[in-house]
Amino acid sequence: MASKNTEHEGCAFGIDPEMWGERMTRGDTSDCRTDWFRMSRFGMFIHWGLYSELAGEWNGYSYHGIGEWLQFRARISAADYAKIASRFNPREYDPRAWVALAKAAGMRYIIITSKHHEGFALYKSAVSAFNIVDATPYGKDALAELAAACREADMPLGFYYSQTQDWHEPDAFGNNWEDIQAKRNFDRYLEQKVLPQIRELLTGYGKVAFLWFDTPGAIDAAQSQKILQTVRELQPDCLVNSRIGNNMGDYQSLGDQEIPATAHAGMWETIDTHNDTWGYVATDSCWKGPREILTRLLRVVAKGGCYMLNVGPDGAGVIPPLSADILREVGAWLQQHADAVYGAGLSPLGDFPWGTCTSNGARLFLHVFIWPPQGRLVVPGIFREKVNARMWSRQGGESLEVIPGENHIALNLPMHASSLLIPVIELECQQTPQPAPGVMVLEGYRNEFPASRAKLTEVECTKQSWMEKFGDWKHADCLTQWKRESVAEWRFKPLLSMRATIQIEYSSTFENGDTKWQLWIGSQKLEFPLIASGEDSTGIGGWPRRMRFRTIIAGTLQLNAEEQCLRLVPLEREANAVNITSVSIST
Ligand code: FHN
Repeated sequence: MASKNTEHEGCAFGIDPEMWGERMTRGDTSDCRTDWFRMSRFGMFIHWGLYSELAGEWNGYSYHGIGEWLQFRARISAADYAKIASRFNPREYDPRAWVALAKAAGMRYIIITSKHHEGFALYKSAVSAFNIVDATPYGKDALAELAAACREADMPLGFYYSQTQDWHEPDAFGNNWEDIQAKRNFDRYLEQKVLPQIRELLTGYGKVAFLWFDTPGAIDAAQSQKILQTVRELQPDCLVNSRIGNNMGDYQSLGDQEIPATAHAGMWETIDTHNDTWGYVATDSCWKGPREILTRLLRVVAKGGCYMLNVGPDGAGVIPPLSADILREVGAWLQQHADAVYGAGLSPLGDFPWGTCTSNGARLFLHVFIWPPQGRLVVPGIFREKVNARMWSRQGGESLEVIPGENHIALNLPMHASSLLIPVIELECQQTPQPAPGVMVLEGYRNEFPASRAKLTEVECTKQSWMEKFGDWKHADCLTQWKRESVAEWRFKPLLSMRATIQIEYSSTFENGDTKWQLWIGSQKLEFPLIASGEDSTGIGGWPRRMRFRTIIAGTLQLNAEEQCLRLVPLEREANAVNITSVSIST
């Protein structure tokens, strides 16, 4: 089938200034209302609505990107879109099976779209007939059925609610392809649809664990406050995410699919897609496998966050079987390593070139994503007391020899990689270890010096976000705004003397040739060009551009096992067209 991208699609996301409520600067760190959430760490997000019936196709065209935005992308009028309801008859919807899958995947809460931007309610609403009971042949309240299944299984349930965008309603935002919202009165929409529907959700479905708002856009502080007050009055324990807007809410939802590079303060979550869409798209098979999901989950927990992974059931109500199989594999791993995730938190040592670390009380869990050369795992950090180490396998825990060293310990693992999805080593420490100064460079890996850890002079570290497909977000911390006087520096120490390859990951929009750069380590110098990386200058969705990162080899150097500094400097003014995400040293 032919695929289609639409020109107008951008300003769509142009519901700025608050796309994600990212102005929120804090989440409550310790509050008995949020403790269970922090302990849970892993939840299921469900996007389900009329868009699931369309599966990413309209009028013979296939739209690649997030499926729940199909109405917007194909410019389907609200009147035509409403007719899809007469086809929506999810006969195979089995909410018990969904809850059982969430349990099997090790997920500890569920949040489902009660009303997405399309405006259609998945439950019986007295204030809008555009709902599953009144407008579809299915005729039953899908949320009531899910709430009952969750209650039976003791699974906390929350509702996603799109409070600003509603493409069906004349008084809301987001429908910019018709003139139905030209005379919008948003306060009227708030009073006549949003607040009554939120009341319905909070009074008709038992205990609601979350109300999850989205794309606050132009909503003002008084309007966000009114919504929050309604939630607080009806269910004071219900948690609200930051996308309610205007720096409100109990915890922060980061940008879509965003995993921060470093630990993040307060209560927060990463929300992620299983493939490249939230709502079901028949042609999207870009699934993340079990290993990738666990890696992302562990990286989030290691930085103190919760991870909510989405599933997109189809129009019949079926979660794609491949997605379900992958989730079950994730769950099998989690069952074996529950303490490393549930109730676990921050790595005191940051990430390592071979993996990451989570902590639970006096125990540290090392998650080995890359098996070490010759089975010798070096853990950088200052360990002042004796440490006991065990490696977990299907047969149970096996003690490992711990060899103390300067600013590190070393563990002798078997020579060959474990067959476990992600091998875990448990360290029992009497005292929490401290991070080693600077970056310890280990042999046999790519040792990354990220932008966010550089010491900067006349250069900035900024987060860049862009879409690869429509609605499929990527994020990177980058060194930007380079000038002739700029310097970025990283301190590091190779564990052993080594011949090392130095790589630069960057993107550049400078089309008229290249920019020249120098990299210094002590008195050794490398000079190299950075050419245009082929960024797409138009981007998708009206966003300034789509970044394209490339990794080049700047050169090789002999490094001694001593503390030293890597300095990166541009030689030309045009360097301001360059974004650098990291420098890395590999052996
Ligand atoms: O526009 C929505 C999108 O469809 C999806 O629901 C995501 C999930 O976080 N939120 C918005 C974009 O950030």
